[in-house]
Amino acid sequence: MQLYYSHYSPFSRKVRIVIEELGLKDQFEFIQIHPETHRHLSEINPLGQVPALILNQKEILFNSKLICEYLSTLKVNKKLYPDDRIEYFKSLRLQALSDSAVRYIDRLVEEQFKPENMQSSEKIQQCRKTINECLDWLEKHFDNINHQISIGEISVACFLDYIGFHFRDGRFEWKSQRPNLANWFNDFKQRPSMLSTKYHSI
Ligand SMILES: N[C@@H](CCC(=O)N[C@@H](CS)C(=O)NCC(=O)O)C(=O)O
Repeated sequence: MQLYYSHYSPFSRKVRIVIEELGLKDQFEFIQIHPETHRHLSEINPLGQVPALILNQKEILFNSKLICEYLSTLKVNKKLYPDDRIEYFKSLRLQALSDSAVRYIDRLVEEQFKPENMQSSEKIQQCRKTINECLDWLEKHFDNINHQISIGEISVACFLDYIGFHFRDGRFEWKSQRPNLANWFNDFKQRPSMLSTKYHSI
């Protein structure tokens, strides 16, 4: 199987962590690309996005949620999706929140990248507010985060680390007011699957 991914994509990272956690790494060829400039990506994924997974000559999967769930069917002795129906949806809820929160980080970065006179302070405030509200929700509902790893915890970690990737040197401080989340993340980010998939720009 071939995985098209990018080092700075949180959606790609989720898939790469799942592959490692499931012990499936040997079955993949990893193809690092820049989705914005890769000429043939749209032939693989009509949305022109990573991650995209080529299963064989014919079948292609795109969308990280779909890919992760597909990957979990390849390994029966390790579960990243809870069997219990309520726990299953709680885990997917963490994924839904985190996947959407990273979009607000992208929007914020995009806005702040503009020349100062073209930035919208309203948009910046709105993005910051939404990201902070997502963080508050996670702290408030910290009991949703389990010690046993699932797609929910993986997604949350990809979100939290994305803040650090884009806002270095504490330019988006979130930990001091959310001690449970911060402590959990400090441990989680030491997992080998997190260390070997660190975000970086190329
Ligand atoms: N919902 C998709 C989102 C994928 C996505 O937005 N990928 C970004 C990188 S983080 C991308 O490829 N962007 C390039 C583009 O949209 O042109 C998923 O979960 O896989």
